[in-house]
Amino acid sequence: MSFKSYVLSAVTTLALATTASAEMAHMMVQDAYARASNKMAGAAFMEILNHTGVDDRLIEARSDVAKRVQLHTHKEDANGVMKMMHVEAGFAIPAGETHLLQRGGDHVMFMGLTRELKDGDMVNVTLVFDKAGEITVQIPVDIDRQPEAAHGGHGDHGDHSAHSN
Ligand SMILES: [Cu+2]
Repeated sequence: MSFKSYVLSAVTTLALATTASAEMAHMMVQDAYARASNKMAGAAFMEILNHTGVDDRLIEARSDVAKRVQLHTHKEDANGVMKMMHVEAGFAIPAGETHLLQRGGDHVMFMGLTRELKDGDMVNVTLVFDKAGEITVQIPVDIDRQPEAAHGGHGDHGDHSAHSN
C-alpha cells in the first residue's frame, strides 16, 4: 500500500515536470518590452522562438493592463499609408523559427489601458498558442526604447539594467 502510493506520486511528479517543460522551456520569449503610445493605448513587442518541434500559431494574447488585447499588424493601404489591423487568425510560427513582434510590424495591442504604463513597470501578458497552450510572460515597460530600424545610436538616457524594483 505505501509502495503503491509512492509509485503514484512519482508518476504524478514526472507528469507535472513534463508538462512544465513542454510549456515553458520550448516556446521561448526573448527581448520583450511594452510601451504606451498614448494614454489609451499601448503595445508589446518581443521575439518568440518556437523550440517545440511542431509548427504552431500565436492565436491570442491577454493582459490585465488593457480592456482589450488584440494581435495586430501594420499594412500599407492603397495610398501607401501604414495602418494597424487586427489579425484574427494570429501569427504562424513554424517549428524552429523565430517570430518578431516589432514596431511597424506584428505586435500585441493594448486598447483601453487600465493603468498608466510607466517606464520600468512590469506587465503580465499571456500568450495563447494553438498547440503550446498558454504562456504568461512578465515584461518591462520601456518608454525610451527606439524602433529596431532606427537602432544606430543607442542613446545614453535611462539605465536599462537598473530596473531592480
Ligand atoms: Cu496595434
